[in-house]
Amino acid sequence: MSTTIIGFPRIGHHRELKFATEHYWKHEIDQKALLKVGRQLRKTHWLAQKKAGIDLIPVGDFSFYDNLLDVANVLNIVPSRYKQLKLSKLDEYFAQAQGYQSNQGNVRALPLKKWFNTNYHYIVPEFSDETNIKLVGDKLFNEVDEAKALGINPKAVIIGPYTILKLGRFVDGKQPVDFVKPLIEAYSKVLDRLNQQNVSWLQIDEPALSFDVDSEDHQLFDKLYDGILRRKGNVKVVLQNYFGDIRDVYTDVIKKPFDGIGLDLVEGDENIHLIQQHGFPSDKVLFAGVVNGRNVWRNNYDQTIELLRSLNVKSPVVLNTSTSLLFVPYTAEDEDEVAPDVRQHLAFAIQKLNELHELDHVLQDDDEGKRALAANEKLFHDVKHPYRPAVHHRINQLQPQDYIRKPERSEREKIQKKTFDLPILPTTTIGSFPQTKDVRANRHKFNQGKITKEEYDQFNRNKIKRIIKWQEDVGLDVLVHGEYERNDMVEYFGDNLDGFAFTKNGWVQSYGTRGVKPPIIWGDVQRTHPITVASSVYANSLTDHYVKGMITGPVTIFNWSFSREDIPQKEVVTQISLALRDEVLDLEKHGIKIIQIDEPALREGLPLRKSDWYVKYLNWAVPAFRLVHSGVKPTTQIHTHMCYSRFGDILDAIDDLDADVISFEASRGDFTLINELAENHFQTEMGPGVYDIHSPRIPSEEEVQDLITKLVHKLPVKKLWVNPDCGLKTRTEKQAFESLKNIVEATKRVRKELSENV
Ligand code: THG
Ligand code: ZN
Repeated sequence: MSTTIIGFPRIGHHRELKFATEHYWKHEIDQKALLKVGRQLRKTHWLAQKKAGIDLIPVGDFSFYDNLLDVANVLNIVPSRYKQLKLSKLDEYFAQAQGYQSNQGNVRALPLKKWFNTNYHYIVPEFSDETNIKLVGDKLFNEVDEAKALGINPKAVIIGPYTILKLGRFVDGKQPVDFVKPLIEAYSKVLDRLNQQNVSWLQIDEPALSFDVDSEDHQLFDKLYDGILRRKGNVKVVLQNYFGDIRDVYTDVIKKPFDGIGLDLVEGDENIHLIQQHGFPSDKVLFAGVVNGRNVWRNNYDQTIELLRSLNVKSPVVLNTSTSLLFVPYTAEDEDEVAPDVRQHLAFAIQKLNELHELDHVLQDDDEGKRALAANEKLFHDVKHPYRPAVHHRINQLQPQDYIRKPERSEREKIQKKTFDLPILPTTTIGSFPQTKDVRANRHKFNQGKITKEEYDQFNRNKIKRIIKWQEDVGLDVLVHGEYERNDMVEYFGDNLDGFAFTKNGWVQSYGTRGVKPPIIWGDVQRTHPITVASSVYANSLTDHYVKGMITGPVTIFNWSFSREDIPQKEVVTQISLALRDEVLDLEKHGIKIIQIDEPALREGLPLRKSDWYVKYLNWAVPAFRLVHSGVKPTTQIHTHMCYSRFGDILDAIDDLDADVISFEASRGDFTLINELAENHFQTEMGPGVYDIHSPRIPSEEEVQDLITKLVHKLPVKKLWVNPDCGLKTRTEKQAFESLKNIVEATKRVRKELSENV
């Protein structure tokens, strides 16, 4: 038997790629220096895999920003507005990811969206009349040469054409079928090149097969692969799926001339049934995804062996991860501050490599395997999660009415319009203001024990005072305290609740150079002290404006943590909801009239198949949110926020959260969401973002005015709010301040126009 992985995290053990790339963007290092860091990281990561005994090592999974953007660039799917900037290839690539603004030109970034049901984001390729697909890039081939020079046995990796088409955005009336021919040609050329390089395996990633595949999609898939596989030559091709199962195409796929099929046997339990029911062809290799690429827990070897036996497959098997390891941190070895009983259960990327190697030996039943199995059995025999009886008692007492806020929203809307008396198109922000160097330095000093808690808090209070004043001066209507005390919106709550463990260096890439350090849920979750009350109350005391209280919602805290797997998801989330409910009621008790409960991750947790949406997810996710806020008075206004997802298909569920106001992304893409909101008669008051905060670009007053005017024409003005599309944490103050000024001024102009027209 042999071993492989689907992909490896590329940010580096100490986030070297992030720092180098950001230095490059600030012109502190040149292109050569950045490319060198990339080369060194690839080498380190390949050699780590080789050292762990991985047989087939993925090459091509490295990226300076995003893999899908890489493929789009290699295939010339680059809109001409970026080419016209006449930049170097690398800068043209970053311009698509980030937008570009200089006297050479001014172009928005391509949209950023959630990658399937993960917290990773990809750049959306754009297909239009001008798209001329052909193989123009050498990235993959250069990396193959690089790996071979280091004595690595490369498995070339590329995202497949079906997934590219399913995730792309089509304009000018174009459709996926219009691009089948050139895609076949381009992928065939890729195979030609890999043949010349004597590469043994090509892994083509098709995670989009985990979505529902209808008959039109199925035809698209057939056409693409019937074409591509004709030219595979001596290169063996493995069709690699993950994030679910391939139930809609399985019986077809096993008949096509793929040499291997890679299946996720963790998230895709249906794959197990498919293999048992239809068999697995003896002339193909099964790449069995048994080591979970999305959790941080040790693999249970007994269960894995049992699973593999139950497949009853006669063909060769390669032990694989269930997904790329992009979704887990680099190594658990650093985490010496995690309690030993939790720590011994952790497996990050490096440890998962070793698990594959050990499993291989366990299956061979050799001495090394026997030792590994015995140690693994002992580990799982002793597992104990902290149990808090009070938490379970409270959950058992919950009644249906605990999930219902009274009176109904339309009544509350009237009451709140009267009590708040805000202008039309009220302006606000999502919550965080830029985390400038001094804010981070202050936190760092506190964490290192160099300043007292009081000094730390006083610094943040000064920051709050300054930002409240700034917001008043610029003329925003509903203010925020700026969230200076928070490192990350999830990690911060994890730190303050019982039941969570957190890591020192457990970074996972979220988008581009940005990463998160997801907390780990290990025990029952419980709130022991107010978390956000002091900073919200302080901010509120400084101004006559309304200041929003800010908390992260239960579904997001759950989705952006690594959760225990011994109890159902629904139970973990209910525990979080109850903790947050206490926080919300505390904020209300202390005079906070508007409370925002962010749920940016609500959509991302949605199962990929429609039939699972309600039964497996929304039926507990929506009540979890309602449980947090159902206890507040009618005069307390509940806001929520969501970003970077397609919402059109779950607008009913979003309305059903029963919030009073929602803000979300809308500024990068087209007007699809706005049209969907209008057509669905969306009930919640809404603030579609008018400023794309994930780009350094500053929108002009005219541009924002134009956008607001369009919104006013499409949506009921009484329900509209004006805000950026996300928190401002990642921007510089200059960018955030100038943009917000433009937003406020643009809103004033639109208000004036509206008042003149009545
Ligand atoms: N928190 C978490 N997940 C998220 C977001 C978040 N996912 C989606 C959305 N927001 C966009 N993602 C990010 C992720 C990271 C950052 C900003 C937006 C960020 N990270 C800092 C970095 O990489 O430099 C590190 C954090 C810090 O040191 O403050 O800014 O908000 N969980
Ligand atoms: Zn957001």
